[in-house]
Amino acid sequence: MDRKPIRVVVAKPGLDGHDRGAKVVAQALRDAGMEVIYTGLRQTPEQIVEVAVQEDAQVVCLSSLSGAHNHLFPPVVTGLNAQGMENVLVLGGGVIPDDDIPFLKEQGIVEVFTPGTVTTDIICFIEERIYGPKAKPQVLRVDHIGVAVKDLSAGIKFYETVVGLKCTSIEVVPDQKVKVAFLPCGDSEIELLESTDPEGPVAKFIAKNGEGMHHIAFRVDNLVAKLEELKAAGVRLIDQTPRKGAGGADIAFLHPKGTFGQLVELCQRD
Ligand code: CMX
Repeated sequence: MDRKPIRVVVAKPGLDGHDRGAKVVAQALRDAGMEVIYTGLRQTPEQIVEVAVQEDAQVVCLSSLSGAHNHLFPPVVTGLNAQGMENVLVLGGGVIPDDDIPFLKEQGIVEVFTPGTVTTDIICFIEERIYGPKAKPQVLRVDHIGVAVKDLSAGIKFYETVVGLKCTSIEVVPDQKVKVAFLPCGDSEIELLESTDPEGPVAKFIAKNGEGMHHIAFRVDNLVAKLEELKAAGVRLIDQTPRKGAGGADIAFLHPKGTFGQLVELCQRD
């Protein structure tokens, strides 16, 4: 699609001297095709407004780790408004307690991204606000990789002690006759699957193929729309409509006959 790059100013107001997070975000936005100016450390709100005006910014991302966000972020919004730049999307990030977020939003900070946010979520948020809702549903990333095991405890032990991951949740999905364990790994997770029934699909999979990789799950932003798109493209689906998966996610499987033999899951999480 022929769209102009989004112009972004990433800024560090105040006295804190840590800008690793701001630089990571700036690079991720650049990699996503945006034009990004980074102000450098220790800027005043006035200086940030000046850069935003000079660069004709559409987005200003403010980062603060010092705890002074309630004092430093609102004057940037006020300053932009005074320059007739009310339409600039001002975002906040850094170490910001949940309790402060409603205040910042009242002051015109459109969204606040706290530690642990994945950069794709920031990119999607900005693109949706600037370009409007996507015409096409997006695949955001690999959500998880499902691995079928006979014994969940043995599987968890291997991934914890040998690989170094940590199991964060165990859950039974009665509908699919499986007990699952999730072990986060970066932006994604390993999902171990143990059958709760000798006749269940995972037990059958193991009987036929042995233990091992069972499915790959892609996170999508709109599962219903993605399924409609795939149906229209003639892709063979196992699930025509979403069903409930582990962790309350809406999921749907594609038929392995149309995916080079790999069971593919699509998954949407709130
Ligand atoms: N890899 C490759 N092929 C697979 C497969 C796998 N993991 N699982 C099933 N298939 C194949 C089957 O062999 C079958 O092929 P044929 O048509 O050639 O016989 C085809 O896919 C359809 O499988 P099925 O079992 O006959 O179809 P169902 O509609 O009854 O069930 C499925 C399909 C994928 C839902 C089920 O097999 C399954 O795996 N269920 C468990 C799903 C799961 O992992 N749930 C965990 C929670 C989900 C989550 O949140 O991640």
